[in-house]
Amino acid sequence: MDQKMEQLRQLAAQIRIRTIRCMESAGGGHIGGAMSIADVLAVLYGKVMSYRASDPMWPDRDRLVVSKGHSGPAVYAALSLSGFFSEELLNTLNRGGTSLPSHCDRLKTPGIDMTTGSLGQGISCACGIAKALQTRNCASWVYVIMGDGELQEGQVWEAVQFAAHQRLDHLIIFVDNNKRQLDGTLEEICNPFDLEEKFRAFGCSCRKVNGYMVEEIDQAIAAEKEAAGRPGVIILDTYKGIGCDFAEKASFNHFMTITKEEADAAEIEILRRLKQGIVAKEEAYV
Ligand SMILES: Cc1ncc(C[n+]2csc(CCOP(=O)(O)OP(=O)(O)O)c2C)c(N)n1
Repeated sequence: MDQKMEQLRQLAAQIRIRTIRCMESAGGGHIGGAMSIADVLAVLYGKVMSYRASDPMWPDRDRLVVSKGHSGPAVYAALSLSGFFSEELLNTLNRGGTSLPSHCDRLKTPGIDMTTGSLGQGISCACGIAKALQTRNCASWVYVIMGDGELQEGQVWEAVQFAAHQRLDHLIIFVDNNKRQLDGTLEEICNPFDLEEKFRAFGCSCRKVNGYMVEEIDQAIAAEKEAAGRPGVIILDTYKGIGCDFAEKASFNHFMTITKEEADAAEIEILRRLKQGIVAKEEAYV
């Protein structure tokens, strides 16, 4: 593996550790869906996105809309590791007066481009941003991270159709296909069927990658950037809680309370796997 990819794997591990610590300080959090986006966040903040941490509103920056806004702590971990604010601030998660609410808020947190939390809405906002940038001939890219359960919101498909019709080819949509939503598996609750075919039918370019392999994510982004005239979609094949031992083992890991002992053990296990060159535990829920 080349040096840059090794750096990204280390960054992903640090994002996981800081996310768990941040949630530990708040007593708990939406850990399952935060773990499954750690690797894509590492690729975006560690290599792909243009931004200035000292000038978060820099007009020519790339934008990231984390439409599954309950994963805010993972984004805050990535932002702190990228220089937007200090690691100490993470310990204020969801406290009164904090600039780090549990869900993303663009008016509170430096580096957050869109307020999210009501599932389904972030993609519409991202399309609006992409359309505005396209109109201004701005070369910035807009990235969106969505949950697979979130795709059950009808508004998502209205936005995707709009994006394809408007030829928003500086828009890349990631779907965290971790197979679970709040209260069960997607297959039991509302089968999404073939996501790749579905996005292609809506006029997008689409591919699926192993969602915790940084090199695969990086290559997929580069390939989707070539899809002229169409939005790009990358389905991240993941599972909920991936990379965090105690969350992987839990039958319900959408929101969990987190003790210091659990966080300590999780950190040791993340670093052990990093040394071994693995992220996921084979026997974990898939
Ligand atoms: C419109 C709306 N309905 C319900 C919720 C409550 N809610 C928060 S997270 C979640 C599950 C989302 O599942 P998914 O998109 O797959 O996210 P992940 O499993 O990756 O956390 C639900 C139903 C919400 N935030 N917004």
